[in-house]
Amino acid sequence: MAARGDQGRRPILRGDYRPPAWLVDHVDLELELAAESTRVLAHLDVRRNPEALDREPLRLSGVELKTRRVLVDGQPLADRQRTMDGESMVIGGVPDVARITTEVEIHPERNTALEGLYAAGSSLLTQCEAEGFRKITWFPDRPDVMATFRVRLIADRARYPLLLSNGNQLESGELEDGRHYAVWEDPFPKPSYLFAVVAADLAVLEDHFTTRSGRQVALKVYSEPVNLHRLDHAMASLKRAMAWDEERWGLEYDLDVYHIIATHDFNMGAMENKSLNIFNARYVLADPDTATDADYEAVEAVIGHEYFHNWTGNRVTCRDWFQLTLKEGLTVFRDQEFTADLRSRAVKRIADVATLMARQFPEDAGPMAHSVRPERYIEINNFYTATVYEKGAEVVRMYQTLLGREGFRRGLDLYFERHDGQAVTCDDFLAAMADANDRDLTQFARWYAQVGTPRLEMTTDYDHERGHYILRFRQSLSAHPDNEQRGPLMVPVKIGFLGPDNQPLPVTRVGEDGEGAETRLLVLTNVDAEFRFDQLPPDALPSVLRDFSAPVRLDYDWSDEQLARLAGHDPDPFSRWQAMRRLAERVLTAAIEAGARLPDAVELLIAAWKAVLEDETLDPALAAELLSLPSEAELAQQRDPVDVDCIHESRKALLMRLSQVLEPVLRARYLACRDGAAWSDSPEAVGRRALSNLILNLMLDGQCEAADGLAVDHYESADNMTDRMGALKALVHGRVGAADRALRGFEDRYRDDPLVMDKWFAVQASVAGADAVRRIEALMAHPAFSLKNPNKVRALLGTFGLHNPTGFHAADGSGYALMGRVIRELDGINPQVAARLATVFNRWQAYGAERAGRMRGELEAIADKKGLSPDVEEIVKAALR
Ligand code: 0A1
Ligand code: ZN
Repeated sequence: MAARGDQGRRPILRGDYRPPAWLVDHVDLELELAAESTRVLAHLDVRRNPEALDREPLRLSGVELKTRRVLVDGQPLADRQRTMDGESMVIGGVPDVARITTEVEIHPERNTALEGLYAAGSSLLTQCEAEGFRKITWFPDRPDVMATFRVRLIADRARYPLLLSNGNQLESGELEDGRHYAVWEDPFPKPSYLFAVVAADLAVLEDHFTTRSGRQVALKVYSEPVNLHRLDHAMASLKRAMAWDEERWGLEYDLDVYHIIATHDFNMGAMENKSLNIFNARYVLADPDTATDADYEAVEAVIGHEYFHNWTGNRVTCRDWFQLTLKEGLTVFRDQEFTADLRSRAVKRIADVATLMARQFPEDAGPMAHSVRPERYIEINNFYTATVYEKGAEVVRMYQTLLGREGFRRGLDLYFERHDGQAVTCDDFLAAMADANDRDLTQFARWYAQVGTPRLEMTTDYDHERGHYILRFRQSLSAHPDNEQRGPLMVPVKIGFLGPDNQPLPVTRVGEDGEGAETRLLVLTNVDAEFRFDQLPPDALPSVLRDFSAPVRLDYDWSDEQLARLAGHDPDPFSRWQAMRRLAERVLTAAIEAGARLPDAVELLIAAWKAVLEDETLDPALAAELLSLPSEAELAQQRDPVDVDCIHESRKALLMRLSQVLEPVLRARYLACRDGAAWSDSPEAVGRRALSNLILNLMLDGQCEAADGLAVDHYESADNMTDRMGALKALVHGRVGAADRALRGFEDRYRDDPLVMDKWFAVQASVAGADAVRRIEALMAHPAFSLKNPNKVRALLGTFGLHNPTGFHAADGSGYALMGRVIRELDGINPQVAARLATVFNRWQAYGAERAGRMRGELEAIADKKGLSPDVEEIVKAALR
C-alpha cells in the first residue's frame, strides 16, 4: 500500500515544470462499487510524449491503493521493472506505445478526507481536484495529461440504482446477484481532476435546454428524495447560466446531458467535473422556508460558476496547478458578471469588494501570502485561496477595464480559438488578450507575480499659474522576497470629481479638446505618476478608484467632511460605499485609540446614515450595504497590537450611538420596509428584507426601546428564512430573554435539516464574550454536530475562529486550547478542512505577548503531532516562521 509519507514535503516549484514524459490518450475504467471495498480495473493507453525533454520511465501516482496487478501490454511486470518513489510507481522498459493495466482495491467508507472515492450518506461520490484521482487508480495525475474516458460502473441495484460518470451513457443492464451496470463515455479529452463517478439512490428534477445552435440538453438535478421540492431554484439558475453564457460570451454547452448532484459531505463549494457537477448541498437546495435571500443568490452564483467552468477550465484547462487562477480567477470574474447582469450591478460590486477586503487582504498580509500565480507549494489544496480566486478575478477584471468590454471579448474569443482542447498557462491568456487588441501587456504580467496588496499614495495639487488641477500617485509593493526584482505595476485607476455643490464635474485632461466624461480611466505605469486636468476648480473633490478599478490600498488624506460628501453624493455607488467605510473606520479607529470613546467625527457619520435612511429613492439593498460597519475582524487587521476587547467595545459604542440617535428614523424605515406582503423573491422584496433585518439588529444592539418585542414579533411572524434568521440573530446576539425559547423552537423545527442546523450552530458560535468557549463545547456535543462533516466544522468552529474575536481570543487562552484540540483531531479525519481551520492562528504575533505566547504554544503543539498531514503542516509552519 502506498501511503502519504513524510518525504513529499519539500515545496514544488513553478520553475521546475517539465512537460509530461508520457501521455495517456484513452482510459478504460471498470469500477465494481461498494462502500466497504471497491475494485478498480484500469487500462491506460499510454505513449511517449514527443515533446518531452528526457526519455524518462513511466511514472504513475497512487495513494492508499491496494494494488492487485500491474500489466504492460497484458504481461505481468517483473519486480525489478517496478519501483516506488514516494507516491509514484516508476515502471521501466515500457514500449513507446503501450497499454498499462492495473487493478486496485480502495475503501470508500474509510475515506474521511473526502478526496478520491468516498461514502457520503448512502451515496458513493468522487472528488478528484486537485490530486484525488490518484486515490482511485494509478495514473499520471497532472492536468496537462488529457485523455478520453470510458467508464463501466457495476454496483448493487437496490443500494445504488443511479450510476453516473462523465459524458454520455452508452449502455446499461442487469447482472447476476442483484447487481447492474452502466457504461459512460466522455468524448472530450480531459485531465483526471475532472473525472467523476456517482453511485447513489437519489431523486431527480429534470428539465431541458435548447442551445442557440439547436442542441437539446437534458438537465438533471439530484438530491435525496426529501429535498426534491427544493431543487427548482437550482434548475432555474442553471438555465439562466446557460442562456447568459451564450448571450454575453457566445459560449454554448457541448454535450447532451448536464448533471448536478447535491451532497451534504463536501470539502468545498462545488466541483465542475465534466457534465457531472458535484455540489455541496448548500449551493443547490433552496426554498423560502429554509434558505435566506443570500443563499438564493449564492446558489445561483455557484451553479453559474461551475457551469461557466465548462469553457473556462474544462475545454481550456490549466497546464499545471500553479496556473490555477487561469481557470478560477476567470471563472469567478464570469460568475460575478453573471450576478451583476441578473441582479444589481452596484450591490454585487460592493459585496465582492467587501469580501475581497475581508478575506483576501488578510491573506496578503499573512504568513501564507502568495501571488495569484504562486511560485511554490507543498500541498496544492492549500492554494484554493481568496488570492487565487478573488484577487485572480480582479486581475481578469483589470484586463476588461484596460481593454474595454469589446476588447476583452476579442481577447477571450482568441483565447478559445487558440487553446480549445489544451492545457495552458496564464501567459497564454495574457498573450491572447494582447494579440487580439494589438497591445503590449508585458508590464501587466507583473500582476501574476507580485505578492501582497499594492499601495497607492495619492496627493493633490493645484497649479494656479496654468489653472491645472494635479493628481499625483506613488505605488509600492510590500516587502516580500518575491517582490524584490519587480518593477512598477500597470494600474487602472478610475476617477472623477465633485464640485462644491456636490455635482459631478466633467473631467478633461490637459491637452484634450472638449468636455470629458464624469468618470475617466487613468493608467499608471511608473512608480510615480502625475496627471493634470483642465477646467477644474481648486477645491474640486477627487473621487478615486471608482468601481474599485484595481485591487490596491489607496491612501489619500480626505477630510472627514469630504468623505461624508462622497458618501452622500458620489455618482459611483461603489465609491459611496468606500467613502462611508473610510469614514466609519476613522471614527472607530479614533474610538479604539481613546479607550472606546467616540470622536466628534461621529456626528458626520450619523448625518450620512440619516441621509441614507431617509432617501426613499435609494435601493434598500444598496442602503443596507452603505449602512454596514467594518467587522471586528476587519478592524483588527489594521491594528498591531490588536486590542480585542477595546475593538469590541468601540464598535458596540458606535452601534449604540447610531441606533439611539437615529432611533425614530430607523424605526420609520424599518416599518416602511415591512410591507406585510407574502414572501416574494423580487429584488424589491429582497432589498427590503435586507434593510429591515439590518435595522432590527441595530435596534437591538442599541437597546432601543421595545426593540425586543419587535424582534420577537419579527421572528414569530416570519414566513421565510431570511426574516427568521435575521430575527433569531438579533435575539441571540442581543442576549434577549426570548432568545433561548426561539433557539429551542428553531431546533425543534429544523433538527433533521442539516443545512438549517448549520445556521443554528453559526448564530450561536458568533455570540461575543468569554463564555463562548463553553457554549462551543456544549454545541460540539449536540447530536447534529460531527467533526466528520465539513459544513458543521465551518458553521461552528470556523465561525467561532473567524467571527467571534472576543470568544476565540478569551484572555485565559481557552478559545485557543479548544481550537488547537479540534485541529489536531480533525487532522486525522480531514486534513484539507483542518488546514483551513488552522489559518485562524495566522496573525498570532499581533495579539500582545500573553495571547501570542498561548497561540504560539497551540501552533507548536499542532506542529508536533505525530503523522501530521502536509496540509496542516504547511499552514502551521508558515505561521511559526
Ligand atoms: N474547482 C472548484 C473548487 C474545488 C476545488 C478543490 C476541491 O477539492 C480540493 C473541490 C472543489 C471550483 O472552483 O468550483
Ligand atoms: Zn471554480
